[in-house]
Amino acid sequence: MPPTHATTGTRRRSRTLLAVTVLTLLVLATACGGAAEETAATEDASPPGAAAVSEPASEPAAEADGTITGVDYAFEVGDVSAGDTVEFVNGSDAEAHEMVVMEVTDDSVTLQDIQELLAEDTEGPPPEFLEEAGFAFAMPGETAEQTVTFDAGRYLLLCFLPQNAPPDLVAQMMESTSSEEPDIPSEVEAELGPPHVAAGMVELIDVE
Ligand SMILES: [Cu+2]
Repeated sequence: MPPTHATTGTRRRSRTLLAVTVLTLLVLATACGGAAEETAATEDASPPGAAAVSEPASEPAAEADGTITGVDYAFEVGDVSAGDTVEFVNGSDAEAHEMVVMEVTDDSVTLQDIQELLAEDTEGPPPEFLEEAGFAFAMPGETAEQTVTFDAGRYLLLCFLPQNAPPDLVAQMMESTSSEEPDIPSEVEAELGPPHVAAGMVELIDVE
């Protein structure tokens, strides 16, 4: 296959945005529910004595086995092995970042396939070979409250947040329930750029 996806992506940017927005809302709707459960589970799992002594409440991910860092605009992935609990750190000083984790259940699917898919005009649910596997969100310079535990497999990391989105607004969107349409002021909406995924925040990792 010729490596033409980058050119295609640029030419079709405006239409791509629409498709990605639809996918974003779908993913966010499911991911937010999962994130809430995950946070609750993490809190329940913490031994009350051990956590209280040396770890401030603001650093819940101190027990993580690995780190994935979101920067403008890429994921920097450290060593991640099967069974690891991974923290998500936002290394940007300006943009909020999310890490949507989806397991790629079809071994023949490549990162280029995914990028081409993201550039298509299709609407609807994510393809069957993607399974929701985790979610984390962090404000600029912060570590996400959520952690993601990886089993062996191939995982897609994605950030669908729009460029230039005020972090406070993004945080509000994250907190709103999935049935609510986020209310974005028109002057803010006019400034929004392409989603981070279109700028490079898409990564396929192999966890063994
Ligand atoms: Cu991002």
